[in-house]
Amino acid sequence: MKGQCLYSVKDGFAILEVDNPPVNPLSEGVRVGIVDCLEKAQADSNIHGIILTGKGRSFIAGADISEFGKPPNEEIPTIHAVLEKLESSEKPVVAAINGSALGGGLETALCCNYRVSSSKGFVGLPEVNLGLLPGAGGTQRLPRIIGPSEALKMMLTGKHVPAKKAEEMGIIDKITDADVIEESIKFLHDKKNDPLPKVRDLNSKLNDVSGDEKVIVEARALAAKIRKGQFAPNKIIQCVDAAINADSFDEGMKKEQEFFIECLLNPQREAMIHIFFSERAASKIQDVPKETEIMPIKKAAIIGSGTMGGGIAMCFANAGIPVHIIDQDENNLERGVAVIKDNYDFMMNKGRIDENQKDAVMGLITSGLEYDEIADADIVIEAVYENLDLKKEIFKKLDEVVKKDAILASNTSGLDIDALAKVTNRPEMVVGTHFFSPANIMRLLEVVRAEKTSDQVLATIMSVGKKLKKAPVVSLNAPGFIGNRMLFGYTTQANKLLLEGALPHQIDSALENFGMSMGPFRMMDLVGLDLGWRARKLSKTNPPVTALINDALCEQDRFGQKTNKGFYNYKEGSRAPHPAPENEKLYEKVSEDNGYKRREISDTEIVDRCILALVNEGAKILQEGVSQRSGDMDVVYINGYGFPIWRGGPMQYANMEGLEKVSNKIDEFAKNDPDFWSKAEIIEQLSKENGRFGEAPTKEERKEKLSFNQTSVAKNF
Ligand code: 3H9
Repeated sequence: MKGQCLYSVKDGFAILEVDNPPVNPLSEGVRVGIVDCLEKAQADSNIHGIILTGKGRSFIAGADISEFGKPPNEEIPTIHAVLEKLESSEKPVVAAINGSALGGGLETALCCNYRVSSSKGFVGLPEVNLGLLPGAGGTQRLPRIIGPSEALKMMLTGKHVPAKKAEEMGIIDKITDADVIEESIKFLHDKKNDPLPKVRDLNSKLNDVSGDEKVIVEARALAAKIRKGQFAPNKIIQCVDAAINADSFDEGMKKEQEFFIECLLNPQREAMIHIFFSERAASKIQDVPKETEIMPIKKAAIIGSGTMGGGIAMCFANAGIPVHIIDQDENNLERGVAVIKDNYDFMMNKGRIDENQKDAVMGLITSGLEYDEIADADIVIEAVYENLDLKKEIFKKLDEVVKKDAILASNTSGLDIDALAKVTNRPEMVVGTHFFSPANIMRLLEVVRAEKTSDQVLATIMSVGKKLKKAPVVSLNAPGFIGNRMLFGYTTQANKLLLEGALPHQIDSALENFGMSMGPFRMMDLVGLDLGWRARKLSKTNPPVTALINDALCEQDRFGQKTNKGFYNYKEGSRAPHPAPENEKLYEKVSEDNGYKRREISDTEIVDRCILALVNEGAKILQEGVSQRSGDMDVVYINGYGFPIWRGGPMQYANMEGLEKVSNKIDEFAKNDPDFWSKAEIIEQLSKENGRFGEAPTKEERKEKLSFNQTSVAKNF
């Protein structure tokens, strides 16, 4: 049985310490332990009160997520049974919150009579991020303590609330910098003559809003804005509605239980929990030992003060790491630093940071023109524009100037990291760090492992990525890495659908209804249609058929948002797309000139072809070992490409659809377009075995089954 609860006695108080490292979820052993310890404390007449706390860095991180979806063990008390025992204790109980009290952890604390927290503690009901609702009384107790409106905000955003704020809100009775157990004992001494308060009995904040629809209407608007397509948010709102309007606490609890089970059985729950575990798995690298020493990163440097360089510098400063930006052009540098300052001003004006925080982060960012200034950096990230020769020059220079044990990283979205490593005398210290724009906001970080990148450098970059609050995912050094290589197939299909008769707004809306945050044509308009067009002109290459419409639009100065017209029309100063019927003649002509017979295309076909293009390429990436596991690709797509989290990423989507179905659809598409739809071997194989995508084959297995080489990947790409 996982976890336990330790029992000790101090000054006549029973100390119950949840012990289930690293974050103390309420696994079976913990539940059994808490019940046993409570009974022991109740039975001992020398015990005056009970302190419930957690061992290590967490109080209780919630229910054990890995238990969801498994059949319950009838012998073990449920969380509800444990909490009932806690709440009905005849002796006073304090939750001594030593760290994170999340989900079922906060719900546990709300069943105690009092809550005392260390100043480092934090609370939250983040179940919504797992496709769930707080199902152990959270939807009924939290509104009673802080009011339905604030409770809904906490539950719909799933945000963590630091102890100080939680005290102001009334969730926590007292915070302390001293020992939280000692302080809890003192607190109980002070309260010894008071009747025992129970959150379930507090009704005034609910009565205040009874009959007023505003709270629910506002919550619905918030859910529509930040949780599009998700099932659980509406159920959370219904639970709070029940808390306000039900005849009793118990009736509200019954509703919560019903809705919790609905969430539990909804496929979104499986998809979102898959992402929770995948994000954690992604930072583990199969052949890098767990105990690999992490290098200290105390100083960072960025080469290039453009949008990417500035955004990356902000990430380091936000994580409290001093960062020095250099640029060869003084004007660029000034402009770049001014943009950073503007970004922080914007955040301050929005109330996301205060002036002190802004000064603190700006104080960590310095800049200059000379390479000598970064000689003592622990990591240098080159973030200049995509030109291999220029990057090689920079890496040569960095290798000469920067201390020998510093990591040299390139923020490239597709260039060969081995080629950069080769121009240095420290190829083992070279790695790719592909941030996504805007780098200070987007969570994805593709970490590109070159042939000689050392284990220590990789482990360090994964750890730095987490400190920068990114979701780091490792890719081998292969063209397009993971994300852009998959994207290529997706946009190719979107362009083919346009040639075959669908219109941009139909394709976009089909994919947005599927859940993508932005359809491919809106995305192309945002990025700028002229980029590819200019590159093709410069290199004098013939455009592929899928780029013909793009290029024809550019010939008419329709570059996308920057010229207020592209696949769509835009009003000056607005990013809202309006269909552009004037383009339709052009689409028809290009189709006809290239032998495409335009036809009606269903939304289902659009979604299938675009999403399965991602899946098929993802499967090839997996079988080649470019990505370590299918969950890594899901993390890439959710954090970098706007794939809906509630579908669990493209590979999980395929797993949940069933690989046999996926395989059959690809066979069907291949009848009309065999070159594009060359099916990944792994799909064929897994579909026969009723299998699912999972781990990539190991290096040794790969050698037997596939001859992985970069040129073959490049050809496919
Ligand atoms: C719930 O409570 C439902 C109830 O309302 C109703 C019930 C009836 N369970 O994140 P880390 C593992 S739903 C199992 O790297 P950090 C995690 O997988 C729950 N395992 O650490 C990882 O394992 P590994 C609501 C869990 O310091 C290890 O712990 N609660 C759980 O960066 C370390 O995790 C939440 O949603 C869990 N609940 O962050 C909170 N939590 O080492 C979820 C973590 O093998 N947890 N693990 O990879 C978190 O947000 C973060 O883990 C936390 C620590 C902030 C606590």
